Amino acid sequence: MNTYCRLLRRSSTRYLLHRSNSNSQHSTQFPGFRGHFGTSRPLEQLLGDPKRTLSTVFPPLREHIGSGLTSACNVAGHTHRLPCRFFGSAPIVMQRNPKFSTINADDITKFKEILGEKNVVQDEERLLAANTDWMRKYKGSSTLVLQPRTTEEVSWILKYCNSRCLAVVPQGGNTGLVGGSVPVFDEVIITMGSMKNIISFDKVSGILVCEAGCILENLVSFLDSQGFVMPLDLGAKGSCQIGGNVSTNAGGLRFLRYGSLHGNVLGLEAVLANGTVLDMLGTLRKDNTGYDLKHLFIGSEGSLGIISKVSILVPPKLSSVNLAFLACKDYVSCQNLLLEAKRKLGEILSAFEFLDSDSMDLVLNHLEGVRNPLPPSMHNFYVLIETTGSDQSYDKEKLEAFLLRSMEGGLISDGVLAQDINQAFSFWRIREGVPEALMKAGAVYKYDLSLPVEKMYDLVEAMRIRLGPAAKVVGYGHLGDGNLHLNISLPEYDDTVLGLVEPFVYEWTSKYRGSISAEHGLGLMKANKIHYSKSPECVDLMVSIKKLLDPNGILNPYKVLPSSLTS
Ligand code: FAD
Ligand code: 2HG
Ligand code: ZN
Repeated sequence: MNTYCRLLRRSSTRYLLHRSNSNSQHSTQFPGFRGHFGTSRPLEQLLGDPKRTLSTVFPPLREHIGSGLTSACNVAGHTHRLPCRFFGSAPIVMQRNPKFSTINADDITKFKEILGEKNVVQDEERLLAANTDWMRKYKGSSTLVLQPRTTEEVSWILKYCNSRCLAVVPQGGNTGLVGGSVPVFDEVIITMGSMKNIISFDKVSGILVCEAGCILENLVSFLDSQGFVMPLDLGAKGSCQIGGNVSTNAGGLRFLRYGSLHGNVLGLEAVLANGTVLDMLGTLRKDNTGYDLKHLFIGSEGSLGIISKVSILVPPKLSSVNLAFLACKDYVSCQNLLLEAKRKLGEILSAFEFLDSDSMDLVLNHLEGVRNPLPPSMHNFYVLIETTGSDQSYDKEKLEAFLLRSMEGGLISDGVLAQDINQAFSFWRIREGVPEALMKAGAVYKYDLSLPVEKMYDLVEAMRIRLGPAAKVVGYGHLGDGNLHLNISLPEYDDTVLGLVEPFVYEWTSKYRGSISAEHGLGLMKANKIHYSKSPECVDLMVSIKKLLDPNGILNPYKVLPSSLTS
């Protein structure tokens, strides 16, 4: 049977992917988006549009703070209420490191004197928010939040805390997913949100210099007005800060195109535990004078210093963005589609994301106003392919030709191209909404893994068999980067299930030389799991670096590295 594919222009506002059988006049039609079409707008407006991640994608933190999961932990005679399911195969009760001092009235007086009364926060509501993470899974018991406004204030705070052996947690937008951004015990929280100035932007070189507390979405809007984009984009951009992004070496949806922050961040200013300010705020593309120290701070999750300023290379905003929402019958087709997309779309490919049908179900069941743009027949996988280029007709033609060939070859079973910014937003909403839908569904165990692409989904299937109907196991993520988000959703946390998940998931990942932390970091959740992805020699060197830069261990204790090696 001679089946061919073509794009059929149905109206001035929409294209349909259309498969016809040349032997007959009948055709199998692949319907387009059936929802409401707003006024057709050029798709190029998509790029950098703040609507793409509105607060609907990432609701205000306050909504998420409720009664955190807590277990009692006795610390120096005091009972601290602690989250009990932060890591491991069973709840582990942490011990507060007794070498750390506790805050006293003199400290408060001193902080108020230097920072001003309103930057020394002790009110309960704000403390609760700063003590609780986005997932409501980790909850500290800090009694103090400090809000520095300048690098000098950060330096002063750290110098003082170091001299008093007061432990601290640097906090950005508090959107981290591994329990790194909130205290474990009573660590002082240093929030960076008041340091939100854009310092300079050089249009010719495309270099933005700003303070660490700038919210990612604000930088996106600023750059948009200048005709540029941020080289990173993530679902949490309405709240996360560039300092937090750099500290976690965040990946996100544009990684495939623009690569890691290790490549895009040109310079940093960071403050060490003893208050020393390291000026590494270069704006040079090339600089090989000695060791490139900034890389130590990129991805070190606040354990080596506080990032106070960032200089970042930003690409120009290109005029043509296209987005396709596609269905694939199986994972092998997704893989082959990726391979073909890299070959055929080449330089214009800017995102390749996937979600399985269970992820789609969660989104449809838990997020208001979200609809599957494809007809409700059962598709096992969904893929979003975005292209970004400078020639709308050429890029679109290229993408359409690629999609037609892929349909003809059976790699795609259905699909639709966004015709305007609203449609593009609604497609992205599905993919970006998965973490939020999981939150709404109940308890969730999250694993963020790098694996060889051909092995990636085997783990999801192995986990389903292992857990049976006790849990919903979903797989989604950045297929183009070999990054799987394996999430296990349950009505409530269950230690028996957790015992089946861990250490299995880490051992499986390690067996394939994968990474147990592709993009979210180790935080508290995986500090003791680092050996699954790093050799003992590498871990030892990391411990030595930590001890060199932070001899008292005041910066984000209990996180990133095993406490047994650092305290
Ligand atoms: P926080 O959560 O406040 O902190 C994260 C870590 O960095 C902590 O260890 C903290 O101590 C440290 N830190 C924060 N600021 C500083 C600073 N100035 N100096 C030193 N240390 C600091 N992550 C991805 O990589 N890719 C994604 O696609 C992605 N999508 C997400 C979607 C949703 C809905 C959510 C909730 C999270 C997502 N994340 C993603 C995780 C998270 O948003 C990122 O890790 C983000 O970079 C954290 O930034 P933040 O400002 O919120 O940092
Ligand atoms: C994403 O890609 C984020 O959506 C979050 O990295 C992943 O919640 C997760 O597991
Ligand atoms: Zn991700």
